[in-house]
Amino acid sequence: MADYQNLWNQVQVRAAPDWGPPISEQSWTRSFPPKMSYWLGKVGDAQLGPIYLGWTGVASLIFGTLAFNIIGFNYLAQVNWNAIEFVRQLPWLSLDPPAPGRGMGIAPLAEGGWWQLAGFFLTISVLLWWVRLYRRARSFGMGTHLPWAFASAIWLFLVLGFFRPLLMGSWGEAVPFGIFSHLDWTAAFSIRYGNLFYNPFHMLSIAFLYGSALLFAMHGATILATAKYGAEREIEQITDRGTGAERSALFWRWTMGFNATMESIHRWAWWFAVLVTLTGGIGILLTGTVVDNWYLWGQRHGLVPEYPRAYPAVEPTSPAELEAPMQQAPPVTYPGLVGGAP
Ligand code: 07D
Ligand code: 07D
Repeated sequence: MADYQNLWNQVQVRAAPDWGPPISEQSWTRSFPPKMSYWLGKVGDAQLGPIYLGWTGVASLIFGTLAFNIIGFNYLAQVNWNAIEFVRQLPWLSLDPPAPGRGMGIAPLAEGGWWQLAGFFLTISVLLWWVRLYRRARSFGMGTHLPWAFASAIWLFLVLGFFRPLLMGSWGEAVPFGIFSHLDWTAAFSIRYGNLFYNPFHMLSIAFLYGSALLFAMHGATILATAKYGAEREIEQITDRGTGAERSALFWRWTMGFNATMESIHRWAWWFAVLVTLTGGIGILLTGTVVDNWYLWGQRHGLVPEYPRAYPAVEPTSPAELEAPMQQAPPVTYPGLVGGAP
């Protein structure tokens, strides 16, 4: 009896690997002859390969490898070419952009030039990969949703490493290439510009990030829960009653009053994901260019709550105070308490 098989007990077909439809004479050839893998079959399709690299794919990999090697060899130089120290210290190693005072010029290699070169190659690599996605999507007669979603991520990437440094007039503003150093950059950025939490575009970006996780979980769970009715074969299910598709729609309508459709859920997912980096990039671009301190901006726009002055804090709350010389905080008076502080 042919029971429905789900992901975890899927029957793995073993036949001659599928090369896909023929491609035109002018096209690049598909490389890496396909193989079957039992363990890949556990988490997806058992067939590995072929891959269509194309010249944009090859060029992207070449530039990506160049960037990766420049970063790697700089790390190696920093640990005196010691392979063990390289591995041990990897998360702390960093290739930094030119120093803040240097402006937008080309720096000597050891003073940020390697960073510029790696960044240039990485950017070319990422852009070529975008072209590759776009061309593959078109050649399959697909929509171009995927490259446009990737473009949104590239937008944030370019804002962080190129557009914002350009507007600020200094490469020193850009993100270093390093695992922990890029986290330090992120924290320092937030502090320097008065707490990124008060940047409304950071708020939007977070809402879409969390929303993406929620939507992804809801959608994944819904489809898995109705997979036993074949709901993952979405399109065939739309017109019939009692299908997995109808059950999943009714589930949401009856639990929260509204249900997405088999198509619209994917539009929700696409927009939520795309808006994370789209709004994020706007937020970063505004920081230091239009708004210098998000906390003060928040105060001016009624975003920052009035905290009671419980402790003698010397927190700068206005531009004047920021510039004023540090002085002894005034004594705190506690209303309702006789004799001052307890
Ligand atoms: C799971 C898809 C696979 C991708 C992976 C990442 C590299 C880097 C190169 C050491 C979800 C591959 C990593 C190629 C190796 C060198 C030179 C995607 C998946 C597995 N970050 N970030 C990470 C990048 C920024 C932030 C991890 C890149 C901004 C915070 C990884 C960029 C800010 C945290 C990483 C970038 C920021 C991380 C895991 C580019 C604000 C973490 C990423 C090109 C947005 C987390 C130690 C992941 C961590 C983390 C890569 C930019 C903040 C190393 C390539 C400047 C707060 N970031 N990041 O799984 O563990 O993504 O850090 O813009 O906590 Mg980051
Ligand atoms: C980085 C897009 C570019 C990546 C590309 C990939 C390769 C590798 C290799 C596959 C990730 C290229 C890939 C080259 C290929 C292989 C092997 C996407 C990227 C093109 N924040 N924060 C965000 C939260 C705080 C700060 C976004 C939360 C603090 C800064 C996100 C919190 C401070 C920036 C977000 C929190 C701070 C951000 C990132 C909580 C630090 C940004 C979205 C709960 C003390 C970025 C507007 C994303 C941004 C950003 C979340 C706190 C700083 C929503 C949940 C207050 C400087 N933060 N954050 O998708 O856009 O990134 O801000 O505390 O720049 Mg934040």
